[in-house]
Amino acid sequence: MNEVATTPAQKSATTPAEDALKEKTRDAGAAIEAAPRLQETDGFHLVIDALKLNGIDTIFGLPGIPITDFTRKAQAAGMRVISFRHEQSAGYAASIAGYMTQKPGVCLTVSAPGFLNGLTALANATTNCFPMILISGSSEREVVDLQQGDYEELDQLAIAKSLAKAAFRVLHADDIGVGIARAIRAAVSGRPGGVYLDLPAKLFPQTIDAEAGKRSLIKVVDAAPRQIPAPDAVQRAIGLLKTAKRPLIILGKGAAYAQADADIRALVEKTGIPYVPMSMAKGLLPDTHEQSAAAARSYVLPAADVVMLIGARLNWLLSHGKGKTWGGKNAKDWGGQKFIQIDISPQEADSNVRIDAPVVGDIGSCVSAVLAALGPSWSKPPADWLDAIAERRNKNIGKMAEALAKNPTPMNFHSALNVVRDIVKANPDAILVNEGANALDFTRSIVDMYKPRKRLDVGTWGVMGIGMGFSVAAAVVSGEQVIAVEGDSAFGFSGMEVETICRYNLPVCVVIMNNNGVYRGDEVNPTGAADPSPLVFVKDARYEKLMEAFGGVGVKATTPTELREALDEAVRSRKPTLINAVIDEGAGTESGRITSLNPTAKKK
Ligand code: OXT
Ligand code: ADP
Ligand code: MG
Repeated sequence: MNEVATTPAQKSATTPAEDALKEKTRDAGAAIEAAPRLQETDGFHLVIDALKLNGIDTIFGLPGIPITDFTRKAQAAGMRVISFRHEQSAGYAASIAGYMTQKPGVCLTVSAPGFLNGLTALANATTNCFPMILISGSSEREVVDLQQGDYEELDQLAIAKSLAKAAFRVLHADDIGVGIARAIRAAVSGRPGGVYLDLPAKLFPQTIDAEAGKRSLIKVVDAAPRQIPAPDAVQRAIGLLKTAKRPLIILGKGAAYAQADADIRALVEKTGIPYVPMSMAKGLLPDTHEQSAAAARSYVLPAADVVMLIGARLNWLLSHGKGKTWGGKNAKDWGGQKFIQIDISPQEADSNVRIDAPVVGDIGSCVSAVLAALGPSWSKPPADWLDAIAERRNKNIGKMAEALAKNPTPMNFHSALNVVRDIVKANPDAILVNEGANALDFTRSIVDMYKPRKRLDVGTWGVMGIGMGFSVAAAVVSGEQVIAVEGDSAFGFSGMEVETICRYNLPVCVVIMNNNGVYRGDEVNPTGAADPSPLVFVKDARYEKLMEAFGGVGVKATTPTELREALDEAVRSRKPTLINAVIDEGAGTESGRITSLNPTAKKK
């Protein structure tokens, strides 16, 4: 299309208001590109307006071409823009913000490498059912599609499709409202997950009429509609539960996500059924609850006859519902349990073993329907089942108490985590972030949680690297104190984000369980050559100095007393703190509690 020629007179034909604005901008010496004319808006502003219209007020990201100006403009428009040192941390932050708030967490990256750095977090969000939107700038479509070698060229949409719950691209400014609305709905409706939104560089400065732009935005109505379970499915589940002699409830992170805390507690207490919380469901009911069978896990799974899963999948973390964990003779053998599964995904049932009573719907609606259908005179489970569990549980708790009471030199996981256990008990609103192998597994069983959604960890993938991203988001979203218990290897994946923690002055205390390596620090190179074993790190590493380098507090703790003092002070002061807790380098085991999953070569 031919451009309409303009005469010099036409060029200067501006309104007095526009002239005044231009003058003001010049006066301020602003070196930014001319603002869109008063009656126009552009892609930058439409994306920001669309997010804000939908209650999204925080962006986790990392600036660069083509989204640098977007981050400035978002901040200028009153959004919280948390800028990270690596996109993967920004992505993990967005995903856990989504889990904590039920609103999609937004991660913003540059094209190709930035996008790929964020993609791991997006895939992890989808795997864990966390609602998240990864927004990445992308390069010239026509150049990318012809593979002509553009700056940061990559067909991002095609790559994201296989790892995201949904993936969209917006090419025109007047489609931004629809693009954001679709991304929000896809992230939070049904089973939540990660959504990719591709925004090419050319979209951001595209201008359209401001009124038309405003009209094109969509405020999403009922983004995650309730899904009411079918009454006959509820009756089937109740019927099965009534036949149980040894019933068990398993609470998963879907139950924690659903924020149906009061009804879930009422269901557990009204039925009197013992329950086991999956890792991130710890605290949904206080871990000290008398019906918790967590400390008798290896007894209750094989012994139960009817198991009600609430927001937990029968994946590897539950040994696929079969095999020795469930009383089967071998890995493929079913233990004979009957399962009720409450889940929003109709496809989840029968994924590993037969589900006798699937109840499909959102957990809030399902749990309240089951509660209502229990009737007024529900009998508690048989006493012999409850007594047997209590016996196992008390025995394990007794053994744990003995281990916690010891004070070896150097510290071991028990003596160090005993301190964390006390501090979390005294500060139940604090959020515990946790990653590592032994550092993860010991923390899970030693540190009791008292409130829902306070424990954030490696989740379904057992992924290392979530630590600092989760910590930043948890502090930003909740304002609460965060305590991050980190294996020394785990910390290394996102350690540079301590600068982010200091920059935003967040109440995060990182506690590194420093045993000099992956699983333990005492391995040697069998050849006797100078290279160290692949599993060990520099000995006596001073991780606390990393925090000091950015103005935070760093402490090296070699005894439980030193650790307690430092952790107490961190919680009191809310200053960014890193405690380097020096642990016996021989204290851990290979892969922590999942040694059996680790193939090893047969010894000759
Ligand atoms: O019933 P029994 O007798 O069996 O006892 C159980 C409970 O009843 C009891 N218990 C209690 N007793 C008393 N009181 C209380 N309150 C109580 N509560 C429980 O305790 C036991 C254990 O209970 P639990 O935990 O409930 O039961 P169990 O059988 O363990 O449960 C099974 C599982 C599978 C549900 C559970 O084990 C679990 O959730 N596991 C998660 C494991 C996981 O995800 N691990 C992380 C991955 S490991 C590995 O992959 C690592 N890598 C590789 C890597 C990864 N992951 N990612 C990336 C991006 N790259 C590479 C690496 C590099 S870990 C790792 C770093 C490791 O080094 P670090 O330095 O970071 O860490 P350290 O090991 O510390 O050195
Ligand atoms: P865990 O690792 O704690 O066992 P999983 O991640 O395996 O938990 O399972 C979570 C389950 O919860 C998923 O199957 C998911 O579909 C389901 N879920 C997530 N949110 C909801 C919800 N609001 N209502 C019902 N089910 C949900
Ligand atoms: Mg370690």
